[in-house]
Amino acid sequence: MTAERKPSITLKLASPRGFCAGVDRAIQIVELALAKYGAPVYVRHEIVHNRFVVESLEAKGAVFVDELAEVPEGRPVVFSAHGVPKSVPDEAERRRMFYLDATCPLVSKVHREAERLHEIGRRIVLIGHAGHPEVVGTMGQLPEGAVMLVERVEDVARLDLDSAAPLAYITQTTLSVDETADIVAALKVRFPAIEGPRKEDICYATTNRQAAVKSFAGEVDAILVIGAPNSSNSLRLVEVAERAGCKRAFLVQRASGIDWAALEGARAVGLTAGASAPEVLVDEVIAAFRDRFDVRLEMLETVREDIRFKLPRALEA
Ligand code: 0CG
Ligand code: SF4
Repeated sequence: MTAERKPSITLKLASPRGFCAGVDRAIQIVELALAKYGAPVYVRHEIVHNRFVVESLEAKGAVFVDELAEVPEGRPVVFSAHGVPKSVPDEAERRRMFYLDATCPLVSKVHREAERLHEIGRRIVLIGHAGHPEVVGTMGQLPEGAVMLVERVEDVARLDLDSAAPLAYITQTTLSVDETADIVAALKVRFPAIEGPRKEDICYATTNRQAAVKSFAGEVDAILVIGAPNSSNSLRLVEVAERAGCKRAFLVQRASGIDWAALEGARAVGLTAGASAPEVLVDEVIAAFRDRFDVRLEMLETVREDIRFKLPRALEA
């Protein structure tokens, strides 16, 4: 008896992909807090935007809540990697709660910049997506009305501001690099004196993952991005793939979410993962391909990352 030959396929695996230093640190903070203070440890909002990560921490004794009011007296609470408005630590202090802040240091850097710009009298334009927790957190560093949100190029013309107003811009850390460059250019045309960072505040991990996808977008028939539907940086990877000419770019949460019919006829598929997607899910997706295809795996490394962030002092060894 001869086994039926599987069709062959090339999987191009992006590198870097998956966990960034901010996600790694945030997950470690929850794990170390569980080890040090015992279960339950409360976490305000998904620590990072990934169900698989959240469920693994729940299994170890973490309890995820939307608001501090849900945290019982005497239990530690962790703030998610996306950052929180100032009102959150303020409330925690008022209630004398013990909290650990897992806000990514690169998000905190934008918070501090927003405060500095406000202190020197600038109105602030934040480029970002309405309702995303990072945007809520960044806007919440300053009094209401101090920060105006711009989501797309068309919003720039609608800003109710004098072209001579003392202005500065800051950005969400997980935006599309190219789209943000277009928005910044539009801001500079309308407000020539606008102050800002050298380019934007998009983090190294977002930038590198987008560059890696772009490097193979023209050579593959389809691209799969492993990530959650509420993960901004993962969604941007799908858009970057599409913008780079890949007509079949899909976000998948894990192997069971792959639409195999949509990959029909593909001979080469690019694979990457958002900054909050664990590598076990990449392995799971590769295994699902191996079940159906004779897989040739190619790694495409565009840059090597070696960034690590320090833990909060309370958890240092
Ligand atoms: O990409 P966003 O900001 O939605 O967050 P996610 O948790 O997916 O990843 C990095 C962080 C924080
Ligand atoms: Fe920090 Fe960037 Fe990771 Fe967000 S995606 S946690 S800003 S390193």
